[in-house]
Amino acid sequence: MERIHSGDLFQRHPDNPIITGADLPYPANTVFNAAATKVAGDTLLLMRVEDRRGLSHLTAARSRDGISDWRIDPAPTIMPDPESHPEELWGIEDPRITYLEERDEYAVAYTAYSEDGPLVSLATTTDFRSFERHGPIMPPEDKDAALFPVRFRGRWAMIHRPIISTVTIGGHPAGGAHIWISFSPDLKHWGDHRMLIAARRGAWWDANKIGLSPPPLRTDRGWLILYHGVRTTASGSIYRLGLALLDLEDPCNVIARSDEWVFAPEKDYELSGDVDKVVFPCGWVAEGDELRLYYGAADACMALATAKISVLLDWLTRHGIHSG
Ligand code: BMA
Repeated sequence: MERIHSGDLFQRHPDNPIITGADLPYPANTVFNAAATKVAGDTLLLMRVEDRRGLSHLTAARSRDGISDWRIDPAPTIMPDPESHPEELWGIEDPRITYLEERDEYAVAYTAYSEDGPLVSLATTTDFRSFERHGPIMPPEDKDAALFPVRFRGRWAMIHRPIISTVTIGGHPAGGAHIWISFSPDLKHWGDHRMLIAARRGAWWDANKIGLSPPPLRTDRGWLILYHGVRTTASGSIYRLGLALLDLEDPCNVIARSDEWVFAPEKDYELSGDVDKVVFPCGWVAEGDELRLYYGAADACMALATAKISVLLDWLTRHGIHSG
């Protein structure tokens, strides 16, 4: 088997960045952290757009090839609605889209920025033109949420990232910003909460905070997870990406987790922007073995990287830390 280095798993598209604020049909500050899916033959990005007040809304962009000729909605596709949804007072951010096979509709989990901190809200749609808002499904502080496309033993499952204040119990630090999984019979009432993947500690690249990036991707070897890890340094945070694999039947079972990061800020558009040294994907689209990863770069633009799913899985099998 060919030896592949963790830094060669994803290839950046030569036309990066693929969408910037200048491409929007209306004035805004930046566009970044888009969700991605396929709708009616198009690749659809539901982009986070930050306006010139600093508040974010979501705007859809459609493309036939998922790379170029983006058709961007002429006005915001979903605006925060603080009158009916006070939790959206300071904007809506970082969506993740999951097509729910059984309901034949798309679920959009997004961050609502409330006065009490960010929380997880849910909306559903069939066409990304009209949406049904279901309101908050996790209280603050919680973000980086995405649903699985299918039920497990009758229950929906969602990955998310609550922040739990750090305390010391028996001399050991507890709490922090880890990845959790929760279950629901109806997409409204969530419970059976468990920590799924913990942030590492000390010098690790994913030592300070971690969170799910795109929604879990079903493969024949398990649910492929891409997550961001934050390392806090003297010159600010660095957002990098790692892989994990969950058992297909029981997603609480983490089969493997990468030790090294697999993608990190390197290019100018990733190193410098509104927030430097950030790569932040919220969506990917798989076609056969080809994966297109859409990521926000430096909180300032949208970029694209590609990978082969089989290569990611082979690498993870070889280099992952196995726990299942
Ligand atoms: C995270 C999220 C992302 C953002 C990142 C870097 O906490 O808020 O939306 O891209 O910080 O600023």
